[in-house]
Amino acid sequence: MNMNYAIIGDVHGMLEPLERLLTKLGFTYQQGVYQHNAYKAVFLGDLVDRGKHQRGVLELVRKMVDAGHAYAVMGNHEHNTVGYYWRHPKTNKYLVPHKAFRNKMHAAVLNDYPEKGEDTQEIMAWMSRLPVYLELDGFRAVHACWHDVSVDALQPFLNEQNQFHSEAFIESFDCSTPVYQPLSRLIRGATMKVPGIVDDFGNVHKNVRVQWWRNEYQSWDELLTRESDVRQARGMPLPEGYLDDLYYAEDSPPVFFGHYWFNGNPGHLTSNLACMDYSACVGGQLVAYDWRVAEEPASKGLRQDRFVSVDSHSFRD
Ligand SMILES: [Mn+2]
Repeated sequence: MNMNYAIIGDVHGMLEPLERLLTKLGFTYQQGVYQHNAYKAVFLGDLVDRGKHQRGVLELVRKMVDAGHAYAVMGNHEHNTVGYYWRHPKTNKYLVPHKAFRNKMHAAVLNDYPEKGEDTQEIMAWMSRLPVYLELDGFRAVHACWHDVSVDALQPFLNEQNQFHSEAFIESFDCSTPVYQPLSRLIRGATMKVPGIVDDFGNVHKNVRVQWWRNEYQSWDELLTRESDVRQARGMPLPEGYLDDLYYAEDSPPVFFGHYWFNGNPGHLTSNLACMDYSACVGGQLVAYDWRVAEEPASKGLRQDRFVSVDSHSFRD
């Protein structure tokens, strides 16, 4: 039998919706691992932060991956979390400085994995080895953005499973290295200079997230990804160009990504692009795409009826 794939968006510590989604997809819990005889799960990164069940989610997913029932790619939250815990081997400074907003961001993980906890280093090492992207049976999986130029630029720093060589992982936190930019493009997404946008923490953003899956835009709503960014940008002249470089060709394999806090009815963006993040950790939905290998000739494009979702609004513990 062909192996099929259940491609799942940002979980962010939401254990109960994750178990409900896996059950809805036909996975069963046997010998301590969720499994399915015809499917593997593909997690699109951002397993951690925000939700209350960091350990529960990480253990569930890690067991699936280690037993061959799932793949998982690295999200910006996994990258930041490991960097928050780990120090540079030469300078002994934390790879991600412990600023107030970082302390807040990683509080849930810190609660489940104290810095000196007995299995903390092990789970951080596991997260540091997550592949940066995957190319599986006819589709691609990446946390935020597929960009061929960046994928190529990362090759010297990755092994054949697209995992970082350990020195390159350390370098990936340093913006002066050649690892930083291409990694950021893939796991943090495409950004553009739009002056004067302020985030929820009061930081002025030099670069704001853009909708890389478009090749043209007529309004700020079609260019920026966050409502608060759009609100602040209205009235400013629209910038020109830039997205051309990002355009994802229609004849390339479908790309599944997360990262972007979508709302509303889950569905694909184009015939070969789908964001699977529907804001599960703030009362949205946890969403999967049911990819059936035997039935997916690339020419037919993604299908609305293959999106499977569970609500997470009723779950607030
Ligand atoms: Mn996320």
